[in-house]
Amino acid sequence: MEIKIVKKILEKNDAAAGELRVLFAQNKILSVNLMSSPGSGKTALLDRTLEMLAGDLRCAVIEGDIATTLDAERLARHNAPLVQVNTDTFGGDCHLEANMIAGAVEQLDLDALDIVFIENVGNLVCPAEFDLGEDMKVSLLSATEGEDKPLKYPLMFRVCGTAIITKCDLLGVLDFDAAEAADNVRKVNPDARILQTSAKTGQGMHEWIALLKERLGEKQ
Ligand SMILES: Nc1nc2c(ncn2[C@@H]2O[C@H](COP(=O)(O)OP(=O)(O)OP(=O)(O)O)[C@@H](O)[C@H]2O)c(=O)[nH]1
Ligand SMILES: [Mg+2]
Repeated sequence: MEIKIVKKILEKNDAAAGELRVLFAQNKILSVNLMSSPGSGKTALLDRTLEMLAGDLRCAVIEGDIATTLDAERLARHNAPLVQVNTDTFGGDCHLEANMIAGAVEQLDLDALDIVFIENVGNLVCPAEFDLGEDMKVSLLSATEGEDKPLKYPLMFRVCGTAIITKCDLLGVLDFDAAEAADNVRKVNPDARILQTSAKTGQGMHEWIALLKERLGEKQ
């Protein structure tokens, strides 16, 4: 019985995600779903990204959190359209679902956008299971979390075509081996594109921006 219920939820989500995928394609919008543990640097990466794309590409952010608008407030200085989704109003879900994104997208002028970023709820497990109709699923793994996380939470790293090792400015002071972490990502997803960034120093950010532009180009 329980399995049937879960299947029904996922089927309903997949249908809504399919509609979103069509909507994003019709509007030639690149949609990017950022997923990771709490605190691994999604908002910091977005902050730098919006700064670097300002005046170049038109971006919007859908901010997912259980409660608060704190992340949206951090990004407000960029003047990019921001839509907050608090899953508290949906029962406090630990992840975003496609119907929540559909509601958020209604608040956006899609004609006036090139990229829609989605910051998922901080969680390395549940968000991986829900298709949001996005073009890019991106997982972040911060240097403070340990190299083993791709092996311990494999679904997240399997579904994400791109993995970003964040907070690389801290590599010198941590016993974190970035090469081993990258190997562990490849063990669960041999085709993953792996980047190393620091939102603090800007390391690796040009490669990330180039990847976004490459993927946006494929949608035109
Ligand atoms: N040194 C360093 N700190 C970073 C970096 N990126 C993020 N941080 C810090 O890590 C903490 C968490 O970063 P956030 O961007 O809020 O992480 P998040 O993934 O958005 O967190 P949630 O939204 O709560 O899941 C903050 O104190 C950031 O300043 C980085 O590249 N280097
Ligand atoms: Mg955040």
